[in-house]
Amino acid sequence: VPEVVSRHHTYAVGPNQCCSAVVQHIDAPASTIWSVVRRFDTPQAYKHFVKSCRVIIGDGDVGTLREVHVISGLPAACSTERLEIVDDENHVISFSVVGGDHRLANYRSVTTLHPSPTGTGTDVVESYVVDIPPGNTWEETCVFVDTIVRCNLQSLAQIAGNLSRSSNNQSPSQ
Ligand code: A8S
Repeated sequence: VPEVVSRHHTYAVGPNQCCSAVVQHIDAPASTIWSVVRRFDTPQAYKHFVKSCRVIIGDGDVGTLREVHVISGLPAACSTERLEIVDDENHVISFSVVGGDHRLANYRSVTTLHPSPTGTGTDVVESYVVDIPPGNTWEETCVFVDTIVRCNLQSLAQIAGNLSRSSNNQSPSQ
């Protein structure tokens, strides 16, 4: 893992915060996965908890703000999120939660793509840091957020895998 990338997964974690990471192997080239994750305006393309999203300000560069509404049944309604890093060359994207109606104060995540050491596909690493909500433990917070992130990455794996297989099928055969 290049230093420029691993550095993004290193956090200064405060005493009342927790930090974790989820890794997902995806059977698709990084470029295909990147085409899905870099679309800050349409997180619902792979995040199933997102009901709708609208961009408040910006056009996809750092500083773009989006307002995400989530499906019912979660201890949350909406979240305002700021694009912090979008690095097309190194496949790094990061956003922070700057407002909304939910319990994940000061959430920040970083997602990076790496060619898999196995030789095929891509490993996606998504790490985050977040405040531990009042009344919750470190472990409860990690379990809750890890579950959401894992769901998102599994869905990303499915969508990017399908995209990659369908484009392979359209290539002229030899
Ligand atoms: C993401 C990651 C997370 C999103 C969380 C953790 C969230 O959208 C949901 C439930 C909440 O309680 C908080 O990459 C919040 O989106 C699904 C509304 C922020």
